[in-house]
Amino acid sequence: AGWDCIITGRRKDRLEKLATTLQTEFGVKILVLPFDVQHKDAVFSAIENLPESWKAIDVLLNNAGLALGRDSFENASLDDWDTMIDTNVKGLMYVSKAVLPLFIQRKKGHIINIGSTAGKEVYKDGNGYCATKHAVDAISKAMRIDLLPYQIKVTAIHPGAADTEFSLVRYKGDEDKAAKVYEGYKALDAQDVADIIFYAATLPDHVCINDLTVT
Ligand code: 8X3
Repeated sequence: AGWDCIITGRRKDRLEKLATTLQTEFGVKILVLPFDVQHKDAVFSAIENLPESWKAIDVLLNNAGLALGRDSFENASLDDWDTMIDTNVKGLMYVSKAVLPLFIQRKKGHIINIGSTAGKEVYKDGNGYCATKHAVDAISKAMRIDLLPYQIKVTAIHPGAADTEFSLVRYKGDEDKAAKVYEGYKALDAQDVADIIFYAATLPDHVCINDLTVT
């Protein structure tokens, strides 16, 4: 659609590859900003030091997030909980807070948070992950109320099972366990969710999809 994009993530090599593809295939401008959303200082320094020509951001997509482990509460790893909370909850809040002054200045902006069906219901052995996604649900509602005076739209999109690296990460590289998650039915794929995000992102200013659960 011709949008220039700031692409962020931890893995600089992947971002640079993607930047080259987007630039050559679509002729758009791409700014690569590698950082881990868990690191508060890195987040704020990346956004605060944006080149002037990149400051008019239209849409912030908060997509970084992960599940780690699928264990009963008494067995779950504290480190897994920490990483999920730091990424899915605190990371999303840091990035949003860092970008907000740019939106507020322009009295315009759209935050799209990727939640999960795990933010709507809790499932067995999903304790920590479900808690973080319930937090994303709550934060999205809170943002929508608090940011309305600035005409900033807030959309939360909650996908169910999507066949991505998600389960391989959750099961820490165990390919058999990961494959079983998607056995016997057709799961969502990344493109399905991307199409929905794009639809939500391209509606007129006065139209906001607040909350969407997708399976
Ligand atoms: C992805 C959906 O069911 O794997 O967030 O938690 S689920």
